[in-house]
Amino acid sequence: MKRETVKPLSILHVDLDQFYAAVEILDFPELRGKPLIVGGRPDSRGVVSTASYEARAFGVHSAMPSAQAARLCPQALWRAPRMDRYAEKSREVRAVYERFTDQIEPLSLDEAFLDVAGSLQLFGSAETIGQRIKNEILRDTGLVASVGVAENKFLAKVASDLKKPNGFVVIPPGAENAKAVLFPLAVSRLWGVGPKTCERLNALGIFKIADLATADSDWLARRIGEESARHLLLLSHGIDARSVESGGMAKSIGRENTFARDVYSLDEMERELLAFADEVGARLRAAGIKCKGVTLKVKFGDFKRVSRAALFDEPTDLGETLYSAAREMLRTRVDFGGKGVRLLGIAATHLAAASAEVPSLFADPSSERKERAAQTIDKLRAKFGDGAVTFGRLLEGRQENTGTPSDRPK
Ligand code: TTP
Ligand code: MG
Repeated sequence: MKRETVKPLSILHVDLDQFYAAVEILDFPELRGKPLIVGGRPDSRGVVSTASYEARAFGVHSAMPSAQAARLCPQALWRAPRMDRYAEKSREVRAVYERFTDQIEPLSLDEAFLDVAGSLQLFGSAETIGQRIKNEILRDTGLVASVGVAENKFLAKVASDLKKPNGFVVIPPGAENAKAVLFPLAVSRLWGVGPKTCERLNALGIFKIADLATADSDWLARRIGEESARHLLLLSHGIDARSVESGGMAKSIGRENTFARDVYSLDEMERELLAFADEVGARLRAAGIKCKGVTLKVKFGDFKRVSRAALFDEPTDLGETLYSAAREMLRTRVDFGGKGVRLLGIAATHLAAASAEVPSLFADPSSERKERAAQTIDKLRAKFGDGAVTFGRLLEGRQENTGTPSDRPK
């Protein structure tokens, strides 16, 4: 495989450690060093958003049903998510990035790609910049970030994960360096290899990235399809041509998840959507953006996919509004045909800066009320921080969003 001539490294991937839990610990220092779970309480049939590293030692992880987490770690302390506080911290972290580059592509509240090619002359190497960013995030926000520095996005993301928590990993340029890092890793580390593809590859005797990289490309294409084979072979050699998309305002802000097994329960799907909507809403607010549309994406067990879109009368940044629209589409505009669902996602679309919005004479007064309610809840959460008020539970009470616990590993 051909690779471009060696350029200085310029891509960084930053991912905060145990993000929601870290913010809780920052605000409530008595939680430090304890097994801490942030998520819906076990009695409310919620899911785990994240767990502190101390709780992870008991096997607790993101997206696990809270009831299961409580069984695994009965001594855990619990906190309800405070999305707006996380959005606020996310903005503080972004302010650090902005000192070094304007080429920033956020992937979630706690994760971003940065391209520092244009900053090397001013600040020094990508490694130096990465180290400074890590230090300044800690100094200015109190949060610990894991940072990966590499020649492309895929490698930088792998790098940031290699020595988590508190990691700092540089993959020097060149095919040999990429191979040395990638080859021993499991194929599940490759983008696009979810639980099902992983199973398929394992069944073909492919477990490590090295197994994939050295597989015959025609043989692989016959087994998993030409496009997948090409994509995975390139990645397995550490080749990724995608650039950091800072491109002004993103076209959409979304969240999706591939399930470990096909999901048939509508309740379970709706609970996933609620968590996604809550997160996407917080990301919109963090960025000072509102959206006029939402899309729902569903991929079935047979890999067929559908997407549905809806538009709002008024721009919104509320998770609740995104959730209602997505749920409606899921209920009325998706023909499951008895099939299970493999992937579910939502995205906020038709984005515009919140401040550019012209107040409408016909603005829905109830949305203003909801906005105020959201702000009040944020304030209560910030003040009392006892998890007494959760957005999810408010919705559950009103919309009977009850479901059976899901079982979705990360
Ligand atoms: P992650 O970066 O995946 O997890 P993390 O920051 O908690 O831990 P790590 O140290 O491994 O990076 O996700 C960031 C936040 O997103 C996380 O704190 C909570 C939220 N989240 C969910 O709400 N549900 C999920 O399923 C996942 C994976 C994350
Ligand atoms: Mg993280």
